[in-house]
Amino acid sequence: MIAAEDFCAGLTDQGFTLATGVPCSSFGGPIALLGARGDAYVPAANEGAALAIAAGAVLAGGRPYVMLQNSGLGNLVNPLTSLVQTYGLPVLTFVSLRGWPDPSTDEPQHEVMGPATRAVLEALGAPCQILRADCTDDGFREILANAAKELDARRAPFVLVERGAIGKAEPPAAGQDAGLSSAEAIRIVAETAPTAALIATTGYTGRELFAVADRPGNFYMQGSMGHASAIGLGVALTRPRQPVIVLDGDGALLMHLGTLSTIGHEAPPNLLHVVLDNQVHESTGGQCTTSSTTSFSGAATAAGYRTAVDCRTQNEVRAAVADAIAAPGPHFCAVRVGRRTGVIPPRATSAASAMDLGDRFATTLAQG
Ligand SMILES: Cc1ncc(C[n+]2csc(CCOP(=O)(O)OP(=O)(O)O)c2C)c(N)n1
Repeated sequence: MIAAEDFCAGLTDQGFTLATGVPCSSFGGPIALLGARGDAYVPAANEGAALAIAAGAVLAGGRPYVMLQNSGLGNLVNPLTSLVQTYGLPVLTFVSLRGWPDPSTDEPQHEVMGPATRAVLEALGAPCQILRADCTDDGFREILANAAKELDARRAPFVLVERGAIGKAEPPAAGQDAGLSSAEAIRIVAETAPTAALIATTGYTGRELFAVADRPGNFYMQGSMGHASAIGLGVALTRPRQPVIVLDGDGALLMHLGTLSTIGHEAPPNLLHVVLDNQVHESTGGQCTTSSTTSFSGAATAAGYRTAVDCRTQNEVRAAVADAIAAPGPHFCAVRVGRRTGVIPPRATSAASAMDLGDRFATTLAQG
């Protein structure tokens, strides 16, 4: 393992200036250190945008690098093949290897991508090296030297990072407590809308929903980050008499913010979209999102949702959900929540397989 400080120092020594990406816990150490330095790390909305930010920096004479989880590799393939490779833009990318080498030791959503990551990149002609968990400082510097040769030849090299290869660092200190806990907000939503189909975004939200209000009409996402509202839209359009509530995260909503416009355009009356905004990617270690400078309710209104409200208290959440259920939507509700404390409950897939949970949800919708 190399220390997070040595990872960052190695890149600085090679002349890298700008870092960007979407967090994976594997990069929690470097992102925390870069964040502490101020503007050296740009939190991108999704992995494709991260690569495009890096491409722009290269065009402007910079030397950037990108960090992402392999679950987000698909988001990056388009700008890799049709921007970075087409224009010969030298960008260095680090990709964590969830689900590798043994997918059975990781969560089910990494089972396909873990073994496929290297093959996908090689099929696209991208040079790949592996940063192993037992790597030394010298080994890392050799990897960087090899990458530098690829960059000089105007190629975009990838370093695939085995779990445990990079050390951790102190995560950013939690800001002022926003008051309402996400588990409490989730419990109130489920209680106020007992017959709604609930779709929970990937990460801790699904785990909390499973703990506080498991029911057959819940769909727990694991992976496919950013697509909760699109799933909710598909359900709402297909089952127009079924109330549908999406429980989103701020990082996830930002990842595919364009779906707000699709929902506003399609205007399903039976959809309520709730974002639990803690201003961080908490499930990957608390790295900041950009939501502190974005009004989600303003964006939803602009996108054509019928109503959009901001909530901070239990009563405000209860009233917002009750109002949304009583009147045609689509509705939007942004709930400012604090960062989680204490033990995070287990995933739904600790109790049943992802396929069984999905089938249970589909059967419940069919019976409704
Ligand atoms: C496409 C993709 N990129 C990155 C990840 C890694 N990841 C899992 S959960 C998560 C953070 C989600 O943040 P947010 O939606 O704000 O919810 P929170 O964790 O704060 O509850 C990230 C980055 C992923 N699963 N998929």
